[in-house]
Amino acid sequence: MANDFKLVSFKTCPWVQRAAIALREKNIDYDIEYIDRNNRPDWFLAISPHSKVPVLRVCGNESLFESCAIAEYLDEVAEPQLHPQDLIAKAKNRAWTDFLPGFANAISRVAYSDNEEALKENAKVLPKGFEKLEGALEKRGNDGPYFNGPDYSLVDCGYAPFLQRYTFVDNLYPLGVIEQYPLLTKWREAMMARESTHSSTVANFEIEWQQNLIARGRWLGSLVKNAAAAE
Ligand SMILES: N[C@@H](CCC(=O)N[C@@H](CS)C(=O)NCC(=O)O)C(=O)O
Repeated sequence: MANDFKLVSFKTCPWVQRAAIALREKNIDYDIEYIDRNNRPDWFLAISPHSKVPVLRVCGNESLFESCAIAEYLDEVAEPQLHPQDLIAKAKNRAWTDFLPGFANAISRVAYSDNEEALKENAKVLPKGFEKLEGALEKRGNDGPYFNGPDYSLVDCGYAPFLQRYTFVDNLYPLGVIEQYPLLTKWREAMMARESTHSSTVANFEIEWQQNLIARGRWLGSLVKNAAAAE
């Protein structure tokens, strides 16, 4: 029998992964359908106002879009609640969630650089966002390991896919940037250790992500071992 929830996705989309992490954290069974980014089917274009993934199909007849709205919706319909109870803390969490697209963009630009020089140039932007997050983690006033402390939250759901991709970039081309931010480094480690970060993607995800770089002709892809054989 089909599940009540179905995600429509591309194989390596971090925004879909955010929604999938929220589903995993809430132990909700869901189906996932992968569509071709370069050949999006008409039924998908009819339910996705911006032609983007994720779309979450709910009970077969509703379609939700935008990963943040999907995560918020899931937090309202299913336990455990991932937003903090305290309303001030919740507003601050939402504010740091609003910071995510800029942070994500900085990491994606590094990953998708056309050559080494461009990568080094793009990496110069990273400290700006990292410093701000380090400051937020400092203000938290506890040892973590998650954004708010011991309790995993929707902020973690949002940042996990990008801290994971930063790690994948670092594995191919050590940037030496995040190490300058000890709390952010610890947060990244906690995200990489969390089961939902990994169960929310296809298996062997790092390899899938690398293949995507190669398929898109990005310079980092040329550093993948046996990249030539994979092309
Ligand atoms: N703000 C959106 C971003 C979603 C997004 O950019 N998805 C990408 C795939 S990772 C996409 O569908 N891109 C297709 C396009 O831009 O045409 C969200 O959070 O859901």
